[in-house]
Amino acid sequence: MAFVKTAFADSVGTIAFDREAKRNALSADLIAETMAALADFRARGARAVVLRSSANGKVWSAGHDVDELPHADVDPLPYNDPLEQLLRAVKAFPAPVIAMVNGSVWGGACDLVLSCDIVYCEPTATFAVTPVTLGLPYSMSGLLNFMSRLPLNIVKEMFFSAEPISAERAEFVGIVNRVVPSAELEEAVYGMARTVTTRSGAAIASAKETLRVLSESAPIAPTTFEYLHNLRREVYCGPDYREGIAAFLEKRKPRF
Ligand code: YXS
Repeated sequence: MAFVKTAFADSVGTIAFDREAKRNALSADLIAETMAALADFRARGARAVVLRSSANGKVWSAGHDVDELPHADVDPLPYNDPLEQLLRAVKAFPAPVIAMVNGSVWGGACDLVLSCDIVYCEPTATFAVTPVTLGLPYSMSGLLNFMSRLPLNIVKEMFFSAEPISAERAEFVGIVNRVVPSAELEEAVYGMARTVTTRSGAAIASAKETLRVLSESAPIAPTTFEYLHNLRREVYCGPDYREGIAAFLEKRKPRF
């Protein structure tokens, strides 16, 4: 594989992003390799999966690959977007997916971390949700994912400011389960993975799927869905999204 490294030992699968040149930006190719690894681990009966970066560098993942986002007038996060597919695959995987975070996490990669079941990070990790820097209307499922994990005022602070949240604050508000010193992070993560493999995989899979269904059950009327979709459409067809993408590609700050 060109963009991820994988390993499988003692019923624990490991997927390590390996696209340092683009700060592990989640491109369709990298996501396809990650999905293939998840399918392989599922076939091999993995009892836990660790999602990490291969380089213990400054950036865990820079989020959605902006070069693969539409430039204007098209929904940037449709249901079949590769990143949306990956988020659903992680949530549906029949065993715990444990995020091992070192470095900074950006945009859709934050949604990926929050789609994992357990999150460990080292003290210098940060978490930023950045659609408003691109003028991008985030997906309803993504906003619901954050809402199901964090207090609404924290979700709003993250989405409205796009400012990184420190590891210490991320633990306090509930983005991460534990902050662990860098030298101990790997042992803490794989220690949890080993513990999980000694428990009933069937009971865990049933509990995980039940929690997924219940946490995503936000019954809304079709007209309400259409209203919310139109809110997003007005943004991705508007001037801010066009300016946000152009600014990123031209490596300049956007003027909203
Ligand atoms: O110029 P080259 O070819 O070397 O490429 C540069 C960057 O363009 C590239 N790169 C990315 N390419 C595509 N998509 C990305 N998200 C992305 N991020 C970075 O990687 C090469 C090195 O980047 P550089 O020089 O900036 O590295 P750095 O170490 O100085 O800074 C690392 C970051 C992550 C702080 C910086 O690259 C950065 O701020 N990246 C953008 C983070 C971000 O805004 N991500 C959100 C993407 S959009 C998304 O996830 C959702 C759709 S949403 O918007 O809803 O959140």
